[in-house]
Amino acid sequence: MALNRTAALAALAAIAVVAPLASAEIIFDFESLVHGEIVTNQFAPMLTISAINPNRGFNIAAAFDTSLMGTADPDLEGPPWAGGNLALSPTETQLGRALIIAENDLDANFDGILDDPDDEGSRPAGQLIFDFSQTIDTFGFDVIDIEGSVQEFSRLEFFFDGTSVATVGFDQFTSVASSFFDATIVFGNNTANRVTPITAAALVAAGFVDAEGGFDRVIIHAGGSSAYDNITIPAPSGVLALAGGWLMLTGRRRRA
Ligand SMILES: [Ca+2]
Ligand SMILES: [Ca+2]
Ligand SMILES: [Ca+2]
Ligand SMILES: [Ca+2]
Repeated sequence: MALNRTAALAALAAIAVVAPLASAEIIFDFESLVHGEIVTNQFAPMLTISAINPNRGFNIAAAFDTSLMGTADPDLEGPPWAGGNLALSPTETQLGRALIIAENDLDANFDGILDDPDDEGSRPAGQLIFDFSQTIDTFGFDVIDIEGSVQEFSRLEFFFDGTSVATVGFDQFTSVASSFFDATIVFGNNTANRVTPITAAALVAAGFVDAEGGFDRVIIHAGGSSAYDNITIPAPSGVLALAGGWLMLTGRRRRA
């Protein structure tokens, strides 16, 4: 009996510790990548990244170091940024490496590092595809250099098990009529904005009832030249599963 009580208390303690972790976020800031690095499975299995570029004969997602000067696209260079809700943040304005849909595939030495990375400037630019190993219910991100979301028709598309369950246009972030309106977001050339994580519940509230169970793929349909950073999702349930294992172990002991 004493052993059982100890085990049960340990399990409760584990839950108490785990609870705040379970609601924590994981942020993919891409700082482990170098300028021009082709991005595929560096963050697998949790996150796999790919791209579709309808304008080229290749589909490459790549890292772009926004902190550099003299790159192929000055619009992606900052800080300073020309505007947006990250422009004045003392702590968040430095974005470093971000993701682009590559406009060229120049890699003369075949090292998987694009020699002069540039983001696709055609409209639309293409898709950045984020596949998650677990179903998630929250997705946040930073966006650089989307100029005039209305013209560029950028949008987020959420999928569950291969089926599209919701779409949110970037124009909704700057439309007071939208439930996704954020007064701090200002789009424009060389801007940097953080989009507050979008929840499955918010998608359902906006009429996308099929998003109720969450999503396991998010596609950013990039209307034009742009870069993306700080992909933010809920912390995986692995730690919670460990606590569950504790409880199961306790249960077995109790029955034994
Ligand atoms: Ca970054
Ligand atoms: Ca190279
Ligand atoms: Ca460009
Ligand atoms: Ca631009």
